[in-house]
This record gives sequence, C-alpha cells and structure tokens, in this order.
Amino acid sequence: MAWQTLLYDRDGHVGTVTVNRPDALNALNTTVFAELSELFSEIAVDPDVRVIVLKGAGEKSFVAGADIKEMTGMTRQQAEARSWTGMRLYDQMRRMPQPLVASIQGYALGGGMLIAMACDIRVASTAATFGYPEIRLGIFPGTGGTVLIDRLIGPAAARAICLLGDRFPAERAYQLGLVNRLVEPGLLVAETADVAATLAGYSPVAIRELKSVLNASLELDFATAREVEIDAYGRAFESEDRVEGTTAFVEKRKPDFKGR
Ligand code: DAK
Repeated sequence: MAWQTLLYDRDGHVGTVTVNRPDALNALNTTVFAELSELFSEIAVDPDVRVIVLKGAGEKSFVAGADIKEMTGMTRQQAEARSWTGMRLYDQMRRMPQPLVASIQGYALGGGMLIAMACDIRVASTAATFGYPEIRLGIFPGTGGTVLIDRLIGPAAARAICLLGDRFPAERAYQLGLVNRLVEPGLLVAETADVAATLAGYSPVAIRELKSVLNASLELDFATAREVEIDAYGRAFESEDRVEGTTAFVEKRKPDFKGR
C-alpha cells in the first residue's frame, strides 16, 4: 500500500513506521492519524512482526505535535471529533499485540510527545526536545494527553509540564522516566535496533499478554486489574513458548520462541 504521509518497512521481525512529513516537522494531520490507524490495524495481524519502531523522518523532528495549521479553522465539533480520533489511535497503539518502540530525535512536542507515550518504550537522542506547548496556543493536550502523562510520570511533574508549557531536554525526560534509554545522536539507530532485537527475541505470546495486563493496570482499578493479570498469566503459561522458555533454561540454551 502506498501511504501519503508514512513510510513502512519490515526487516526480519521488526516493522518500522516513519511519519514522513519532514517539511512540517512530521506534524500529525488528519491523514497521518487515519493512515497510522490503518497501518497499525494491518500490522496487528501480521505474525511476522514482533516489534514496531515508530520514528519521524529527517534529523530535526520526531513529531512536532498536532498540525496547528489544520487546527486553525476548526469548530468545537471538529476539534472534539479529532480528539476522539487521536485518542482512539493512542489506545489502539497501546493495545497492539506487539510492543512499540519510539525512536526519538529532535522535537517530540504536544501530540508528538503523546504519541511517543502511547509507545511502550522510548529511546531518545540527547538532542531530542520534549514538551506540551499546547497551553501557549490557548488549548491543552486534549487527546488523552493530560491523563496519560499524569499516570506515567506522576502528578507533580505532569502538572508542571502541562501548565507551564516549557520545552525540556531529553536528559530531563530521562530523569522523569519518560525516556527509557538515552544515547548520543549518532547512536540512536543502533540503540533502537538493540531494544527492538531484545523484544523480538521474547515470546510474542508473553509480550501480548503482559501488555494487556499493563494496560489493565493503567485503565482499571487494582482488584480488577489483578484478575486480568491472573487470566493473562494463565494464557501465557499454557503456551508452547512457555514450555520452550523453561525447557531452554533447563537445557542451558537460548529459547526459540514461535509465538504460540
Ligand atoms: N503543525 C503544523 N506545522 C508545523 C508544526 C505543527 N505542530 N510544527 C512545525 N510546523 C511547520 C512550520 O510551520 C514550518 O512550516 P512553514 O511555515 O515553513 O511552511 C516548518 O514546520 C518548520 O518549522 P519552523 O520553521 O517553525 O522550525 P523552527 O526550527 O524555527 O521551530 C519548532 C521548530 C518545533 C520549535 C516550531 O516549529 C514550533 O514551535 N512548532 C509547534 C510546536 C507545537 O506547538 N506543538 C504542539 C502542537 S499542538 C486536540 C488535538 C490535538 C491536540 C490538542 C487538542 N483537540 C482536537 C482537542 C494536540 C495539540 C498539539 O500537539
């Protein structure tokens, strides 16, 4: 399929999705939202893909936010509809059976920081810049962005990020736990590949079930989330991959997981 705003490439078990609007610093317009949703739906049922890397085209930006130019003439109804579209996309990403790794160079602002947070792991270059500048535009991260950052990094830091609208460097994002691995710009590609290879080597069944529990923990109350955990654990436990994993340990060899 030829995408207008994306590039997609699969190398072995790793699918790489690139938001490809470098002239607009990869800002998320309606077409990007629609195409990402369609592409992720296709990848979700592709058994050859075990890990998804999300990145932005060019050196300067991961994603500089929602497309402000497109937003200018919107009515409240259109804005709310777009908020739902964005929210559904971020939910879809979190619920993908495969883990998503955001590979972040340059700007990750507004909807760009949010789409990175909808990924499971964030690898960033020390040259990356984060922030929620929406308050400067007379809005706020209204696509689930305020709620999600609050859950991910805690209310005190989240509140300041949302209210002040400051841009902050990758080092600070790393201190906050928003970035999981931080490397010099020249090492971003290699570090991303390393994380992707690690994840691709694990059981896709265990990863899928684990993600469902982490999502439940984010979205549900404690007691219900634990019930989800027991169920998911049971499903992982009865997989062929679990037999392979434990047998490989006993036989002192590397497991060869099949995703069943
Ligand atoms: N949207 C559209 N175009 C953008 C853009 C954006 N977010 N960011 C950059 N661009 C475009 C610029 O307009 C420029 O295009 P031309 O004007 O040359 O055609 C090109 O990318 C290069 O940008 P600059 O010339 O500005 O480059 P600089 O290096 O000088 O500055 C910058 C880089 C990232 C600091 C600056 O571009 C900037 O401040 N960009 C905006 C960052 C921002 O405010 N991001 C948050 C966007 S708001 C909601 C839905 C979604 C959201 C909220 C509510 N609802 C529907 C309720 C989410 C909102 C956001 O994400």
